[in-house]
Amino acid sequence: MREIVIGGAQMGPIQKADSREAVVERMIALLKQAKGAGCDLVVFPELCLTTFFPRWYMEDPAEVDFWFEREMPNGATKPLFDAAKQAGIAISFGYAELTPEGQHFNTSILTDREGNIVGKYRKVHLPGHSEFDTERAFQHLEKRYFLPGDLGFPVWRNMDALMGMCICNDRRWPEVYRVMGLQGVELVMLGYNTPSVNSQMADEGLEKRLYHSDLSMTAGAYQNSTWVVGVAKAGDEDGHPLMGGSIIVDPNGYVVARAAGEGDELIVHACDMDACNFGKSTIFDFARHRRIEHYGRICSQTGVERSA
Ligand code: CDV
Repeated sequence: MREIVIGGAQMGPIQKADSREAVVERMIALLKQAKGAGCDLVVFPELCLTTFFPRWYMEDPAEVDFWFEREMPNGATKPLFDAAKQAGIAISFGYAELTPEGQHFNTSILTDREGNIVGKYRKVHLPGHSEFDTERAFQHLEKRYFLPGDLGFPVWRNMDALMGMCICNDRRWPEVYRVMGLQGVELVMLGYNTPSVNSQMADEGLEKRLYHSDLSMTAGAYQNSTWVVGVAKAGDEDGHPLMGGSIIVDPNGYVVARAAGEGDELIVHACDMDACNFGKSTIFDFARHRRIEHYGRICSQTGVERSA
């Protein structure tokens, strides 16, 4: 048995006016709770140091760059790294990354239990649009503020398990889990900021949006025989509601822990990495069953091509 006690640290809303330091204090409080619950690893949400700023249209590059981190750890986040190291808890969290070359990414990192960064992922599937869209109820400008990730979907050995990350919209794409599945992934960690309403379909209810989130993660877990931990930033950010629904999914696709509310909330489960072995060696033994001679379109085509 290779058990890792995992905490999903859902975070409630972060308002535009909230400082990084105040947010990090909340993260440390969740980390302390996780220590009390015996956690070995804690997963925090996407872009969890600030409000979900891609909902705001900005033209001034300096105004945009305010939301980005130039290094990690930095002054604001060092106390989080120190607290994690002191607790002996590995962490994963998302932030907006500005590289020394001036590139902007939607990024997440993974540490070991000593607070060393052992993995970095940059979001590949950026939803939304790049110009102000008058047709939408609110903006979602990820394509304006970020470049598509350039690191692929790596998997790292950490705490005697194979771990990978993706971010928010990535969770809806089966290719994401499969590319990690082909590297033997046993734990996929992801954070999300998902609006409770669809900016392009006002009558799509919260229930359907939560269902699609669950569906994506449970299918990814089952079809690759891996644990999946999906963690929300939730609640009302300056009048813009984000859904909760953080879950831990086992390698059979069952939800084994679920957040109840839309505030700061820890969900915990003792995850046995060896539970991945059966599925990986039977129905999803890729080496025996995959038929790559029929999958060419997956990598050669983006849009749909219909027969005449
Ligand atoms: N932050 C996100 O990537 N949010 C998207 C919304 C826009 C649909 C998501 O897939 O949850």
